[in-house]
Amino acid sequence: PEGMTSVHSGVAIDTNGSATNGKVANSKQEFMRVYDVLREDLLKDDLIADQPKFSADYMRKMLDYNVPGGKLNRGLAVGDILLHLTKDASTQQLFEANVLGWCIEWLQAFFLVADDIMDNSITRRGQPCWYRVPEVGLVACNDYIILESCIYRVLKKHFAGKTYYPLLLDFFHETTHQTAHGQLLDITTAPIGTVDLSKYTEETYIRIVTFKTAFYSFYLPVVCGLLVGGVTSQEAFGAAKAICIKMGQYFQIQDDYLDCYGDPAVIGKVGTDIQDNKCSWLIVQALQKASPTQLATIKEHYGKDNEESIAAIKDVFRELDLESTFKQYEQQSYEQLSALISQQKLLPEEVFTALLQKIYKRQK
Ligand code: GPP
Ligand code: MG
Ligand code: MG
Ligand code: MG
Repeated sequence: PEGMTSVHSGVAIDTNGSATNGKVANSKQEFMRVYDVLREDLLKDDLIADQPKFSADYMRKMLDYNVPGGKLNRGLAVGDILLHLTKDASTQQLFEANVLGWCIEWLQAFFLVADDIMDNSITRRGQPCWYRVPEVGLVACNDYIILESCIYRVLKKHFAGKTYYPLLLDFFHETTHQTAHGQLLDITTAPIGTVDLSKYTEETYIRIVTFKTAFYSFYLPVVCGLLVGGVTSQEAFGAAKAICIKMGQYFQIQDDYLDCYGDPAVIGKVGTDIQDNKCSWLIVQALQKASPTQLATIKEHYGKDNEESIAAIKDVFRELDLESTFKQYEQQSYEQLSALISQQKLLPEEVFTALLQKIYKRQK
C-alpha cells in the first residue's frame, strides 16, 4: 500500500503514485514539488478561496517571493535526517519529512521578513527585501503574520491525526519563543544611536546566537526528522540538542563573518552589521584584541551609517587580522563538533555529519 514501501529497496510509490525506483536520497526537485502542493492547498483554504481574486493573487506572490528562494538547507535537512536515521523509511514518511521541512522554511520566511525590517536591510536572496518592494512597504508586517499562520494550517492538515502532533506544535511554538527572545537580545544589545561597548561580551554574544539562530536552524530540523522517524527517547533528543546548539553557534558566527567579508553577489544580501551597531562576532573579537587607539576608533565609528565610519571599522578589523582569527575558530569548531558527533552513540553519526558538511567553510 502507498506509504508502506521502502524508499531504499525495490520500486517505491511516491504520494503521486509514480515509481521512485529505490531512491536513497532526498532530492531538491521532489522537495520543490512538495512546495507546490502546499502552496496550492493553502490557497484552496475556504477563507482564502472566498476572498476576491486580487487578495489570493497577492498571497501567492508573497509566498513565492519569500518562502522558496533560499538555500533550503533547513528544509531539505529533515528528509535527509530521516533517511540517515532509518534505512527503511516509507515514501509517506519522506513526504511528511518534506512537509515539515517546508514548515521550517515558512518559519524562516516569517523571521526573515521581520528581521529585514528591524535590521533596515537592503537585499535578501539576491532581490530587494520584501518590505522594500514599493507596493508592499509595512504591509510586510501583516505578511509575516500570514507566513507564520501558514505553518499551523499545514501542520493541522498533515499531522493532526498523529500521536506526536501535540509535540510538533509545542516544538514550533517553543522555537518561535526562543528565536524571538534571541532577536530581542540582539536588538536591545544594539539600540540605534547608542553604542555601549560594555554590552558586547562573549557571554551575551553566545546567548544571542544560540537563541536567535541555533534552535530554529538546527535543533528544529533534527527534531522534525526524529519525530517522523519514530524516535521517542529523551536521551536522543538531549544528545541532538547539545550538538545542534554548537553547530548553530558556528553557523551564526559564519553569518557574522560573511556580513563583512562575504561577496554580496554570492550571499545574496548586503551586510549591515557595522552600521546597525550589532553585537557581531567580529566586534566581540575586535574589542578583546584592540589597542587603546583602535578602541578609540571603534568608539567613534561603530554603529554609524556612513561610508567613512564603516571603512574605519573595517580598517581596524583588517589590522587585527580577524580573517585569520575566524579561520582558526572555524577549524577548531569543526574539530570539536566532529568529536562531539562521534562521542554520542544514540543516533547515527550521519544525521549530524551531513549537516556539518553542508555548512563547513560555506561561502553563502
Ligand atoms: C539571524 O540574524 C537571525 C534571524 C534571521 C532570526 C530573526 C528572528 C525573529 C524573531 C525576527 P541576522 O540578522 O544576522 O540574519 P541576516 O544576516 O540573514 O539578516
Ligand atoms: Mg538581519
Ligand atoms: Mg537581525
Ligand atoms: Mg547576519
